[in-house]
Parts: sequence; structure tokens; C-alpha cells
Amino acid sequence: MTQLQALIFDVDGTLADTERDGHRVAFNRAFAEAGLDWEWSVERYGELLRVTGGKERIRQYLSEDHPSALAEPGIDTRIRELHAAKTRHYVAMLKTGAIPLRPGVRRLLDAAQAAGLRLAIATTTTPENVTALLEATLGSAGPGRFEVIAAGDVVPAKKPAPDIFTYALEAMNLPASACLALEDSDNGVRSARAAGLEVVVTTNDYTRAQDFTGALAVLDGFGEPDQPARVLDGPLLEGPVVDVATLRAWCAGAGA
Ligand code: XBP
Ligand code: MG
Repeated sequence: MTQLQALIFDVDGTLADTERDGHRVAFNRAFAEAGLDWEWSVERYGELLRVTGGKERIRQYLSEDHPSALAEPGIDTRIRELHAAKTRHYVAMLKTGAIPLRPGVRRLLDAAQAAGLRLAIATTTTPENVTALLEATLGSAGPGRFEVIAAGDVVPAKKPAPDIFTYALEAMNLPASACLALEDSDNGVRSARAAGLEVVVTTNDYTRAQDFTGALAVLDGFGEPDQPARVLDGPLLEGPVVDVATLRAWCAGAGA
């Protein structure tokens, strides 16, 4: 690979564990507020996560559990309204500081910027969710640390399609060979790889058992000095944490 110049971060599951106690809860609040008896359990939500994008996920749920509702006139508007309510609940939760960054994320962001790497985001989630998470966890300057925030419906096809990563690369005017994607899911790995990117994966409870074929390395997190990262698949880690030197070495190895 060419010299590493930028890191492109996924959001949900990578920057923060947002799904089980964040997005899922917000969906359920929106359903209850609309007088619906739909309730997504932790387990059911894990199954629905295979579909990226909240509106797409609601549609998938209806096709499986309430097919007659999906056939009703005006269902597209209904889904959009439910999703807008879900976003409102989710952003409100984030603003209370309910969801922290994953261990090692702030350290890695600081180190990357100190080393002159450019930062970007490529996510399927709604843009205002990203801004709210970054402001709540990194302060008002948080979103500005990312040169590009590629999110949600800005591209027509969500992950595992490559579009959102391709969009971020074009916005940064960088080739895929100068960038590294950080992801937590199989859909994310497929998306990044299809855009020509190398990928490092940090797993979480929902994604641990997924197939990360094509990833440079799979870890249980980026690690902190007192909370070492564990490599689940891939090259050895020469210390307790994933740092810029590690990422540079892994990327250089990929091109060897
Ligand atoms: C994860 C997703 C998103 C969120 C919900 O995105 O699939 O759909 O679960 O967000 P990523 P919205 O891992 O790419 O960050 O409801 O706003 O779509
Ligand atoms: Mg993710």
C-alpha cells in the first residue's frame, strides 16, 4: 500500500457500542410512542442488524413479522415518520451522555491526528446521530476533527455496498491505497473491501461470530494500556494497544 494518510472510521459498534442500548431502545420508544406493540428484544435486534439502515431495518422487520402492515397504503411515509421519531429519541439519549466511546477510541483518534493522519467517517447511520455522538463524547469540537462525515442516505446503497466508503474517499481526494477502514461488522468489512480499502476490525457482542474474511486484523478492541487489546485473528500485536505504528505496520505488510 502507499503510505498511510487517513483513517476512515465506522460509527455504530466501532466508535461506540450504540446498537443494543442506543438504537434498539430508540426504535422501541418510537414504536411505543406511535401506539404500536412492536418491541425489539436484544436477540431479535441482533438478527435485524444484518440489514443496515434504520428505515431499511423497520421494513425488513415488517416483511418478516407484520407482512400485512407492509402492504398498507402510506407505509413508506409511516416508516419515515417512525424513523424520524427514532432519531429524535436516539439523539436525546446521546445528549444525556448515555453512550461512551469504546475503550481506546479517543486515544487512537488523538494519536492519529498527532501523527498527521487525516480522519473521516463512513457510516450507514443518520448524520445527526453522528454529530450528537461526537459532540457528547468529544465535545463541541468533536465533529470538526473528521474532515469528512459520510453518513446515511447521502448514497443510495448502504453497506455492504462500497458506496459510502467510495464517497468518503472522493471527498478526501485520496486513493483507497492511502487509507485504512476501521469497522466492527461483516457488512462493514465487505463494504470497505469492495471500495478497495484494507480493514481492521474491532468486534463487539453482536458481531463477534461474524465472518471477517479479507480483514487485515480482527481484535476485541483498540485497547488501553490497562485494558489490553486481544487479537482474535491476524498479526501479532506488539504491545497492549493498537496504535498508529501498529496500523502503519499492518498496512505496509498488506502491500508486501
Ligand atoms: C449501523 C447501522 C445503522 C444504525 C441505525 O451503521 O446499520 O442503521 O443501526 O441508524 P454503521 P439509523 O455501523 O455503519 O455506523 O436508524 O440512523 O439508520
Ligand atoms: Mg458498525
